[in-house]
Amino acid sequence: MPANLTPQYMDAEKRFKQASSVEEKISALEEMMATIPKHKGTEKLQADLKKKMSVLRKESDQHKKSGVRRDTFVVEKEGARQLALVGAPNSGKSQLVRSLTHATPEVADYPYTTRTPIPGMMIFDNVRLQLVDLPPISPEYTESWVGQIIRNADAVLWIFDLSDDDILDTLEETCTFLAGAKIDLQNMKVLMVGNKKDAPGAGERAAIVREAYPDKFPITEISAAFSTPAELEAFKKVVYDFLDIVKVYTKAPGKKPDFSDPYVVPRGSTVLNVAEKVHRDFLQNLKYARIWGEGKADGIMVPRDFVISDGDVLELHE
Ligand SMILES: Nc1nc2c(ncn2[C@@H]2O[C@H](COP(=O)(O)OP(=O)(O)OP(=O)(O)O)[C@@H](O)[C@H]2O)c(=O)[nH]1
Ligand SMILES: [Mg+2]
Repeated sequence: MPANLTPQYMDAEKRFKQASSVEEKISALEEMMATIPKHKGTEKLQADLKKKMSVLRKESDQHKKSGVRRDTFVVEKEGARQLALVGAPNSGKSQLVRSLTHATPEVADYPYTTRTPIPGMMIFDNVRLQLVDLPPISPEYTESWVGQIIRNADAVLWIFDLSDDDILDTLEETCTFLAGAKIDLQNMKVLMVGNKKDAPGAGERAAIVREAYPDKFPITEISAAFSTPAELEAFKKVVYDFLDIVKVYTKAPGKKPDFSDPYVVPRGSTVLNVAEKVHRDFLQNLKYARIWGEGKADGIMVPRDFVISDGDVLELHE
């Protein structure tokens, strides 16, 4: 089959051949990977490009390690929880962040589109959850600083691609990288998210993953690109419930609560746990609280060790 290479590709190839630095070579090669027509006739060439990229990235990493330049990123936590988006190239991490937040990371049908962490705030029921879009995890190349960001996050959304025929191998590759980076998923809060639910054969692939990863982590599915607003809202609820958190509003006597700014605590927390977040002095001074919420008489008095429910309103008394 003829390869039908485009003029854009040929230009990039010329730049690649003329490039003098590793960074220039990588940049030209990225463009070649982006513009190469994707069909059977170019499969071998695509594989060659990937191999070249892998070698170059290693070389570039060596340079960075030897002190030439080393990028590191830290994403300051904001909102109630920080969730790192982990997954293989092209799985749709950036699309998901675009669909769920106001952030606008670039989305494209070639790997390594995302090169830096990109935070976006997802809001569900007044609770702010920070999603962090990350570059991909892949045996080809993974940014060295990605592991640190994952380790530091409160939870992981592990995105996988339901249009990927090698779905189990790809998941395994991600596991291998994480293990190598000393990230023990068993000790983290992880939600596995099968993306591209709209793709042909997605249902069967989802079933395969559920069988291969039984009970390890909760698994959910979504179409990041083609969901309706109601479907995206339902997905946000799945994420919220997975985090095992509850929100509670506080109010001063005689005043209305501020519903825009809840306190967020682990499920099972008590009145006192919330009070100490409001002010440390409450640890000593809190006598009781009045509470409003589902299944409770309005404003009923409760003791310090009363377990709060999602959406309760508390009035704290010293
Ligand atoms: N059919 C379908 N395609 C999707 C969906 N979500 C993302 N895509 C496509 O998948 C490709 C990759 O999406 P990205 O969001 O850039 O993927 P990524 O995981 O951020 O990729 P990297 O930044 O390389 O790690 C793009 O062509 C998207 O349009 C989806 O729900 N359904
Ligand atoms: Mg991306």
